[in-house]
Amino acid sequence: ATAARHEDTERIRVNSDKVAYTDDAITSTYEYLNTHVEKVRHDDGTTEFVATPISREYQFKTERKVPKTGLMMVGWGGNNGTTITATILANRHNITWHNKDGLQTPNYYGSIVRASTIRLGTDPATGKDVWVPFSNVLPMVHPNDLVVGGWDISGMPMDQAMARAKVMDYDLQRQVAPYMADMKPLASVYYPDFIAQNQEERADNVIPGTSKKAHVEQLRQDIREFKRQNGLDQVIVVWTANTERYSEVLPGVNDTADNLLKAVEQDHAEVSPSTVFAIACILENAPYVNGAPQNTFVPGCIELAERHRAFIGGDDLKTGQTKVKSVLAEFLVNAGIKPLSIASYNHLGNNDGYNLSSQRQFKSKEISKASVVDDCCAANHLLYKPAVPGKKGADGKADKGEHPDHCIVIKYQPAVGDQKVAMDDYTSELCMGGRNRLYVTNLCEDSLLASPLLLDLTILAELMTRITYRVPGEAASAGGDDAEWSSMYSVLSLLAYSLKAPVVKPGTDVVNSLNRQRAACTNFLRACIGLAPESDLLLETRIW
Ligand code: NAI
Ligand code: DG6
Repeated sequence: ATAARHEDTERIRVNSDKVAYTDDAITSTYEYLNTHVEKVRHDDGTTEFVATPISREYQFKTERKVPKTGLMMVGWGGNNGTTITATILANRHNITWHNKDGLQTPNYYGSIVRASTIRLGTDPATGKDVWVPFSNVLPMVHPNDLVVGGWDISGMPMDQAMARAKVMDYDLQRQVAPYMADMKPLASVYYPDFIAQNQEERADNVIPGTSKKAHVEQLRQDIREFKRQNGLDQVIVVWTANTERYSEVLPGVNDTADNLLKAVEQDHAEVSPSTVFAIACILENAPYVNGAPQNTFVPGCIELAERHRAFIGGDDLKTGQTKVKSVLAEFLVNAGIKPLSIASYNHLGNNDGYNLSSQRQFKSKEISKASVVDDCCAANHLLYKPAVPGKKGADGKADKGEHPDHCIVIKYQPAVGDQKVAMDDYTSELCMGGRNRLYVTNLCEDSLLASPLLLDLTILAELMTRITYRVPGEAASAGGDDAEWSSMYSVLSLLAYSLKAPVVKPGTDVVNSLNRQRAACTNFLRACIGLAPESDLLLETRIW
């Protein structure tokens, strides 16, 4: 028998008239407070920021029944896919193993959902903070209960693919292998132009034919069949396959939903495998998350998701170097210290590194890794000159404003395998022309950092399908009182904590700051149980 889960032993109940619990749902009433700012320029050359507090009431409803959920991975046979599968099996069957440090027990370290806590409030008797597991705030799928499957252009059975990945300790591999021997990835969509040529020898498990429409149909059928065979209520699909080159965004091809569907019918060369998967998932209403950096979500794909009210999220798992960078750069900039140069070097020897040794695929990764400090620098016009509207930079593109020099280098070194090495040099300007140098080195099994993120993305994406909202007091036509509850917006920007280059609602700003991303997510969970956002004001501790 396995030990009781903390979901059962540490339940949360909110004692408030803002929350109603029924057997089916938790419904909360939430006052959303924000500040609208108007910039007024006066004749004397000064600017006045006029800040107006605003408040709007929302209701959120969370279905309590956690559905039987499947996780289908594209690239299942790769390092991440095999590592997640072995991790779930080891946890589910409570498999322990030995390595040179002694007996190891399975866990989900690295998952914010399964291994982190949030501050619920204060115990009035002691004045102490009370922390609860993240996963207990609302009903969430437990990763042990996920039914795992997926596609790979390599047909190697999962036990052998796990050995090929060289991530897990041998004693663990030995014990989970029997569970994985019968798992075989489904055939997948392979358009050689999108991934490195060096991947060709893996591609022995490919859906036949060249019709992109037939490929979409096959993937839709695969999802339906996986659901049927396993008696699932919900399937989440995650792209953890090779990084693709960028697709060109072309008017008439992938700029609108209709054009994208037409481009599929016409087998247009710029429709990538990852977009074919996205289209299939949108049409099947299966949430789809892109764990790699390519621009899967071309404008037409986002419009298609909106049209079907389907959920999508991306791009690119944010594991080590980029997470640290978002924290460190924000610390420097918020401390009034000016990063001038960030030089980031990586070398790794796994198949991801092999694929990224090809220039066009590296370019996709370079773009997603490079964007992470943009918003924190743009937020401080005292340190960085803002972009001048209408002005063009030396490259002929729109002026982006002043920002640190930022370079990304990735080299393939086969001998280091999955033990990625990331090294960063931060050079910043201090008071009175001083210089500050920070060096960060990170050495880790890349896939053991990435796999828990994929689980978080799956669990949160599933949760978002069970949360609806409405605005009380508004006319029914505007989504108000008598109206149907509405699903959240299609692009799941609340997943941003785990993603390097978050895709957001078109026209809205990207938030890269890790702390802001986490707070957005935990405060949203709090809103769904009628609690105010965490402000860390702790007024009781600051007044008499
Ligand atoms: P991997 O190279 O070990 O696995 C990728 C798998 O995808 C391979 O088994 C390959 O055969 C398969 N594949 C390629 N094209 C496919 C297609 N069209 N359909 C189905 N399968 C296909 O790579 P790994 O390490 O598992 O990483 C996966 C992705 O996640 C990469 O794009 C990587 O850049 C990204 N990523 C990985 C991180 C990590 O720390 N491991 C962190 C951030 C992102
Ligand atoms: C080399 O950097 C390989 C990449 O796939 C990374 O391992 C991955 O994108 C993780 O990057 P980061 O910056 O989140 O550690």
